Parts: sequence; C-alpha cells; structure tokens
Amino acid sequence: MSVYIALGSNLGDKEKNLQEALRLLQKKGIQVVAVSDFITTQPYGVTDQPEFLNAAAEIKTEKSPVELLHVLLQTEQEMGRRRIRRWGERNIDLDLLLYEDRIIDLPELKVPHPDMQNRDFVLRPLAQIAPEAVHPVLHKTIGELWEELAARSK
Ligand code: PH2
Ligand code: MG
Ligand code: MG
Repeated sequence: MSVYIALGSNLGDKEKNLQEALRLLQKKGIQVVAVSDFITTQPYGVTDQPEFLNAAAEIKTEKSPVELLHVLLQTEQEMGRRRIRRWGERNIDLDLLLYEDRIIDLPELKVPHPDMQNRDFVLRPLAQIAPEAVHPVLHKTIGELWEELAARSK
C-alpha cells in the first residue's frame, strides 16, 4: 500500500516547478518511489487560464496524512505560491490523492481526494504508475476509474 500525490503547475517554468517540488519533498525526507510522465492538460473548472503541466508521484513517508499535508502546503509556500483565486493559476499545486487505504474526512483534509475520479489530469498520470491501486471508497482500481472517465467524456 502506498501514498500518491498529484503535482500541477500553470505559471512560470512549469517543468522546472514540478522538478523543484519533487526535490524539496525529498529534502524533507519524503522518498519519491515513482513519478509519472509530465503531461500537458487543459484547465479544468476555471477554463480562462493557461494550460497545466500535471504529474502524479508515489511516495513513501513515516508522516501521518495531516503531517504530510502540512509538508505539501509548506513546500508550496517555500516555492512562493500565492493563491490568486480558487481553482485558478498557480506555479505549484501539491495534492494528496491516496494514503494507503485510509479514508479521511477532516475540514482541512479529505482523502481520497474527493474529485479525483472526475479529473483526467489526475487519473491519466496516476494510471501510468498505479493502475492496480484501489480507491478505498469507490472500490475500483485507478485503471478502471480512468477507463470509466475516458468513456464518459467521449
Ligand atoms: N487544478 C485545479 C483546477 N483545474 N486543471 C488542470 N488541467 N490541472 C490542474 O492541476 C488543475 C486544473 C485545482 O487544483
Ligand atoms: Mg489541486
Ligand atoms: Mg491543492
């Protein structure tokens, strides 16, 4: 069982931003086990913004889910992220997708990520590195969720 995060950037040097985030996480003792391809995606939700570069990564950590969330947010801060508008443009976004088979419903943290099954930019890279990982609420594999979403958006 593993922990998976999503990475996204649509401001500045997007590729460099994703690389820098992975480097900073490793510096904080988070082991990066696998990284998907970096994929260019069209903005979802708020569409009048630049296209994104997205990726997914498998990590290993001793940290609890909430501790990990704080490391992700701290890393965004260190990289100078400013919140311009909800779902809007950002130089870096780090989201916790899956934490083993845990289901977490706190005001500050929901795991699995509540909208991941509807997001091509999450499922496509995640299916590359973890097609057999099981979504603990929907009881389907990431590969199945990705196929269902692809079929729905035809
Ligand atoms: N993130 C969002 C909203 N929309 N669209 C794409 N393509 N990629 C993202 O990472 C993204 C988005 C909110 O976090
Ligand atoms: Mg996000
Ligand atoms: Mg986020």
